[in-house]
Amino acid sequence: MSPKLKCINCGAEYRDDEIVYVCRKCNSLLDVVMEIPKVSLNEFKKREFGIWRYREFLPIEEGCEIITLKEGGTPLYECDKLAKWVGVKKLYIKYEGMNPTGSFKDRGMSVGVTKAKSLGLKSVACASTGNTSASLAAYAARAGLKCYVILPENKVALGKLAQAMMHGAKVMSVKGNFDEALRLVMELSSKMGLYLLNSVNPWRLEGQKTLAFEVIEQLGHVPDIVAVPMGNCGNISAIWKGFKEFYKSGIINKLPRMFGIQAEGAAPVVNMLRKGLNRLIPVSNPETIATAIRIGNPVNWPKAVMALKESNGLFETVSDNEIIEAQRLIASLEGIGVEPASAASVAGVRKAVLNNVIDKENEVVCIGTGHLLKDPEEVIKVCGRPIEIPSDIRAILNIL
Ligand code: AN7
Repeated sequence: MSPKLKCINCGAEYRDDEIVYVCRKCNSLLDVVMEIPKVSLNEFKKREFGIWRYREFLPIEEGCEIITLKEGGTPLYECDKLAKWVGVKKLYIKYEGMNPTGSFKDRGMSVGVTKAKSLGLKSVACASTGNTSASLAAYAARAGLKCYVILPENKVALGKLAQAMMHGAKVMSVKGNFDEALRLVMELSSKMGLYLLNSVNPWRLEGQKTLAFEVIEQLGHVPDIVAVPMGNCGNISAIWKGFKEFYKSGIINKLPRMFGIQAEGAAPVVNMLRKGLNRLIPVSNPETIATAIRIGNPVNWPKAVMALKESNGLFETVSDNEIIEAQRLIASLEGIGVEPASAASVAGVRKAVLNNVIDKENEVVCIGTGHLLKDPEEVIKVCGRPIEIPSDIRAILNIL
């Protein structure tokens, strides 16, 4: 059976060679549906560590040219000192900063750009808070495709902008936030025939499922909780789908609880769940130091809410100060450099322990979604500048 797309609301189905992002009948999100393969972990272990190790779980037909920069296969670090600070028995960081362009987006883009190429498309596009554009630009370059990017003006971290530009994307910035950039790029894509690779594209999310597979392999068992920062909410949905597929295939026999964390100033999903609403009310002026997750109208909210409900999950918001404190401690206690959005996951777990929402006996995996170097300006802002010294050893000793 070839993989196909299925509407998560009305169940309408679409072939895998149709270019469709949301249901033509009811405008809801689509999901990739495929037969769950029966492969053992031992079989995977014989192959190179990276997303294509899980080939049978990725809905790409045999014979397609695979576009890869050797994404995935990132380290899972045990963090004992950080665990003490957070207040749980065991804490791990899955360090997605080690991907080719420094974020988890590379997992999705490898599959998404492979799909674009197999459909015979010549151009790809995205809106982005930064990492999506850095990643898409690199994979488009690798594949020989044209890449168009729309960014919110002055709100993209410098490292990410540098990447998108250097990898040769046509980079545009709009006076407005990510949500407006996404609306524009969706229209632009349909008018110009560009292949849209934001996380509304269900094929891209298939690549990000591999985060779950790798955690299972590296830990050797299922953790109690997996904490993920939520922006457009694609990643938490993809990771949950990954765990469910390993469960259905018999590789694991229980499931973790998903924990979604948003920044206080950009928390439409958490607000909705707290109020018990069944519909998202967008935040019109999202604001947070974690620019990666500065999103007020996340496209994938229905999938994220499903993941949280199905997994008996947890949700929390964190302030900018809590994010910065966590970022600093992840870096200084454990040597792991993450960007602010990533630190939100650790800050959220600590808050949940303090509020007695999470039991101290839990084993938690936090997804460290992006690299510290992505946002050097933020680091300088919160850490300050180096101490200025004269070129004189006695003067230096005096200062120290
Ligand atoms: C470091 O690049 O949305 O909830 O346009 O870069 O799947 O959106 C980035 C998102 C977390 C949130 N951490 O993931 C973009 C973009 C980092 C990120 C998220 C992002 P989603």
